Amino acid sequence: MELKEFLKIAANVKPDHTQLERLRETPFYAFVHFSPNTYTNLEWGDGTEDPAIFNPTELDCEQWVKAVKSAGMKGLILTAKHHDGFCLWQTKYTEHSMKNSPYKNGKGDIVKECAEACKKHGIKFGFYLSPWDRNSKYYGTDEYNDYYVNQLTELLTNYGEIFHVWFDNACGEGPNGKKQVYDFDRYIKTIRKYQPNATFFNDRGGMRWCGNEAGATPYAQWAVVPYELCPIAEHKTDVEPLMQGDLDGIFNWDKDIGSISNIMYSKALTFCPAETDMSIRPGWFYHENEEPHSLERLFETYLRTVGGNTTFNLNIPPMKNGKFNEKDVQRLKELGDKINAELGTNLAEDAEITENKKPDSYQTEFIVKLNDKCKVKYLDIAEAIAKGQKVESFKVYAKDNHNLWQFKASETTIGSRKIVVLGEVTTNELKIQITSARDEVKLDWVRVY
Ligand code: FUL
Repeated sequence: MELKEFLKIAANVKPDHTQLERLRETPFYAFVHFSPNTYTNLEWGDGTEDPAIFNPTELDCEQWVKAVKSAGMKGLILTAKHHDGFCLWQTKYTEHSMKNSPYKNGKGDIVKECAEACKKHGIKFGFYLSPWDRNSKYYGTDEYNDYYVNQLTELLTNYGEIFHVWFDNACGEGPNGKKQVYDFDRYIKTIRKYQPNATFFNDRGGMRWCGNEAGATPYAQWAVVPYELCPIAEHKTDVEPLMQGDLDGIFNWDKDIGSISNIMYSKALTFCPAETDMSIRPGWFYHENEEPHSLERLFETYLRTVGGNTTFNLNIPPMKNGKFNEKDVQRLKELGDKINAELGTNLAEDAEITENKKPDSYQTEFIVKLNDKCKVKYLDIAEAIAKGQKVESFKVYAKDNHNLWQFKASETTIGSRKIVVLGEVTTNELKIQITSARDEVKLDWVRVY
């Protein structure tokens, strides 16, 4: 296959409607890690914890949801079950659950309370259901997949609309010393059956892992990646590999996974955007001795993730009493205020945008004429991602007082959204020069703040 033909196919691998919705409508959402670990001060429980220790005497899911909303997040994912196997809802399938917690005398259902609070305040609800279960007696046998699907079905059918299901790929030993072979195919079919609009996260598919748990992002964030490395993704586009070789030693979280040098060995490509996750504090669960990260770090992560063709899943851990710590509540509010202050006013609202295409090439440039001379800090551009990801690289220039173009930034791909930090530039005209693309470039928006 010729390079040109190969790249054109890659450029036209498209998101499905769930991925498109996630990237465009709900790219910023919250994780809430809550389990017996909150009471044992651990990050991983071993499944032997007594359910009686789980007692959030002042549980306030509305407080969580209001705090999450104040940061500008649009969804919330609760750990319905973490690796310790303890279930935060009234499941029929195990006693290791709220049934044996003193909370509401064993009648409590935190999934329900949380889903209702989300609904009340217009936040989408999702859940984490750990496939690794260190408590279940079925774990490590075929019956476990039935157990897991039964629990998944309860969560997908009893709590209203679900926007995102988080499958951890962690696969350690269960109580009988065995590891489980997860039937992801069946899990995903179950999601599709009951919640066809939900996305799912797994290391290797749906929304894929970004490779770290600290909010780091690679310099080129491609959503079109080798299917071989993301086999949990549902759709693939077959290609004839450009080069002989294999993908050994190449991982789906590599910093340039979608670049030509990686995808050229692939026999099939898939659309599989990364989700970037991190916790507001060092741990996923609440630990008294930890403090929330700085506003600067969170805002900078927001710019690189939501503004870098990934989603941003930010965890906030409730305390033993079932509330978020006030310091976290405050930090979330500061983050929302900062996002609004920095990115809230589009100076290019009525700008005139013209395109100068190079003949016989996908290279092109967009000239953005602002109404007035302004102090510009950020450029926000979006490819028409519903039709695929095309831009390989681009440069940004601003006109100075002498009417000369001054170079401001050199970037790689764009994808669903790219926020370029320009520093402080006083100008009335910007140029976005697409220096390399895989197919004809179409932008959904150009915004300037
Ligand atoms: C990991 C888990 O092992 C951690 O405990 C946490 O839930 C994180 C989000 O995913 O794989």
